[in-house]
Amino acid sequence: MSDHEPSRRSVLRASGLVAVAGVTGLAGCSSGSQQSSGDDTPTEEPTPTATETATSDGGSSSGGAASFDGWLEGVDNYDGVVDETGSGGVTVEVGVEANGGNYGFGPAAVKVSTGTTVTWEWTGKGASHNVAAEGGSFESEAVAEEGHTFEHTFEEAGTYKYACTPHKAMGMKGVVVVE
Ligand SMILES: [Cu+2]
Repeated sequence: MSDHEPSRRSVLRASGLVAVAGVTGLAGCSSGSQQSSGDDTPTEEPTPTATETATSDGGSSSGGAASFDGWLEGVDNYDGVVDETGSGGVTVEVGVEANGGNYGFGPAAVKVSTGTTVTWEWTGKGASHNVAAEGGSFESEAVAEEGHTFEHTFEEAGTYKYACTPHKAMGMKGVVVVE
């Protein structure tokens, strides 16, 4: 029994496998060049810029209605007064993403009817926040806990500016317009 035959067969078989591998390699190359991607990629992006025009009405001579005498200037999540007049209750989030972190009220400015209760609800983000009215007509404690709430019922018409005391300088400010 010669020992060489089996080894020669295995060599042949091995070279056959190499050949097969070479063919599939070529097939892989040609199929790879077909690249069916690139045609149907949906690159249409709708540009949502329609909301900006609603509030930026020049506001300089009209008593600073747009920025509330500068109170909301630089408050980067302020994009207009959200009209909630007629709503039974309004919720404003405390600690929405704004002003370089979670230092915003959402929405920053809201308009409500006289007698409306506004509920501030803490998101739990951005550390400890409070809700403190300019002039002191309402003020919450400073808390960080998600789900914490603070309420104030606005019985008199007017413009109520408020801020988060620790983050006021960063732009964590808001307004409630009561009419
Ligand atoms: Cu804060």
